[in-house]
Amino acid sequence: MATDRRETRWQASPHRLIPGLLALLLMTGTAHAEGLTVTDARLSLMPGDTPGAGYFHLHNGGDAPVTLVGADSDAFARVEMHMSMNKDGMASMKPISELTIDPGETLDFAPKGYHLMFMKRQGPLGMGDKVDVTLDFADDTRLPVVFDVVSPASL
Ligand SMILES: [Cu+2]
Repeated sequence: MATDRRETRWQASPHRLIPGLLALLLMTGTAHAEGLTVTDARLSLMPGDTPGAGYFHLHNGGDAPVTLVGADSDAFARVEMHMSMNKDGMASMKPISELTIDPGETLDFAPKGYHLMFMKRQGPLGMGDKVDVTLDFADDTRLPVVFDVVSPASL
């Protein structure tokens, strides 16, 4: 099955990489895989147990559309994709189940637009911390991304 083969190749590939290249790929806030590039990955966190908001840019440099279906992180109980809206002057947000990015396109997760909502942190987190997050795609691709914890005031 094509999907299985892809998954296997994914999990096997990091072990074949030379350490220097691996370090480059794991550079904070940046991830590359299968033509996918994530940059500027930030997790905006306020004190207390309020949900955090995740922002990044996801570029599809491949030659086929890709569909983002969600994300997860061991550092939080649950991660959802949301879209912020402004209806009759009231700010609100709604869950999004999937977002498709065409070849050559960049999807922006940014304040007042799409964001990841990180619910219930599983331990203390502070500004400057790194959080491992996995972006999940419809074809079972799983893209690891390291998010920088930042203050909402920095956005
Ligand atoms: Cu939200």
